[in-house]
Amino acid sequence: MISRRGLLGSAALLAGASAISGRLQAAGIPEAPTNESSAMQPPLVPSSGPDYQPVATLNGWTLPWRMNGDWKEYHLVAEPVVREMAPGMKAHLWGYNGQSPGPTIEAVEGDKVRIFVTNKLPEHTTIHWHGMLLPNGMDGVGGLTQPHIKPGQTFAYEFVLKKSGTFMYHPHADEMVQMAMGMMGFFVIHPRDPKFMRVDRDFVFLLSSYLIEPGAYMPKVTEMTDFNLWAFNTRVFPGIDHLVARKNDRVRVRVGNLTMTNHPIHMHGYHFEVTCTDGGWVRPEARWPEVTIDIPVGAMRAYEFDATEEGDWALHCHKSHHTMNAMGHNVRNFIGAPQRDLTRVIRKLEPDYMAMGSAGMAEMGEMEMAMPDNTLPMMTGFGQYGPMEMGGMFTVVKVREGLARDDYKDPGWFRHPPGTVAYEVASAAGPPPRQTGSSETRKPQIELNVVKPGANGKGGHKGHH
Ligand SMILES: [Cu+2]
Repeated sequence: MISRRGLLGSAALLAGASAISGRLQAAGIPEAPTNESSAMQPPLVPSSGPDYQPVATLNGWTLPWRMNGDWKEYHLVAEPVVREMAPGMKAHLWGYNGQSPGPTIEAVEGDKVRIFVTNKLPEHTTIHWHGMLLPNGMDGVGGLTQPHIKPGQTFAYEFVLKKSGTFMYHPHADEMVQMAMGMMGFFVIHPRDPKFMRVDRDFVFLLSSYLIEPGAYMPKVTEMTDFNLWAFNTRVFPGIDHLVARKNDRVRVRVGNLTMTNHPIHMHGYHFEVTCTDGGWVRPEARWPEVTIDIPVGAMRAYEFDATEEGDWALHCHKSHHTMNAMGHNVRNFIGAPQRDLTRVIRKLEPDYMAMGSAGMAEMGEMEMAMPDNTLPMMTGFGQYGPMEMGGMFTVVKVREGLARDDYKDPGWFRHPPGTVAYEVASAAGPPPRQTGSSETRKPQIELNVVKPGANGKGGHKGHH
């Protein structure tokens, strides 16, 4: 899937190129590898230079490079891409080298990097290297620090990686459109000292959000707040890779936020500490324990823990709307209201009408609903005990004993030791469920809300009758 043609064998031709002060000479442009699969590619172990533990990009990959003298050369291509956000739903986006987000770039502190950027979009672009310390003219702000890269043009960015840490890349040209279309990627700089901040597993993913109307394929780029797909690496549950770790591994998770709101990322089962921000590593004496870390807009947080506890531990955004897929936001709360007659009446007007359940919405996790093509259920995914009723920014950290080092294969659901799962207590005279609300509020409502994906673009509309 990943093309490596043109990436090998070039260094020998260019012996002596290290004397070049920066301007590109006669090297030619390396071929741009491309990868359209949404399956996580194995971490790219360095074959030369300092040793490091390569990162695992959820549902993604690391961009191969070539050496040209002592320059590491990469080639990014900005282009339209098709991204499967979860099985059953594809988004037509813009990205890099076949995917959104673009491939992760990995390098080592002190490296000299040359990054070619070819523009195959219908409009101009640039790349800003978010958080990176570099010469001003390499900062990638169109109009301010460089001319825009016009369609068909290729530009080269050259800089020395001064500090290790976690950075991002994204356009600084028609940003509102280009980031809403999915243009972003991770840039990880490993420490030159292989022992510094070493971990056994190192996961990376970017937070992104889209408004793609049910049945549609392209995001609405002018939306500011009311997105309906909240994604890790442009994937939504149940399409997001699980984070597989071997028991007792030291695990790092790096999360970057290029959406327009904050995301409190919560992980079950562990207390962890933030060890890195976009500004660099956090000193041990400055860290504190957490179970949820807020990832501000335009920021990255990396946290670490020792994977001592086996299990299937949920990892998700704690804004509960962000663990849902496309849904209507105008749904009235009908909990406690008998609806059988109401539904029959409304279905004469709206054959696809689906009421919010009178006991809540959980039944939607199991229901087969009529939906437009290319639309995901709002609450979905099954675990070993039933429907999970999730979507969006939700995945699972799977910690298992006895995995091989660097084995990221899905080990299946956790086999709980006997006697360690919550269980039903036999009770002959259990209390009946309590009804919410008074009889007053349980009268049939006059104003009805029809939950019909695609009816007006936000998945619902009001009907009065
Ligand atoms: Cu969120």
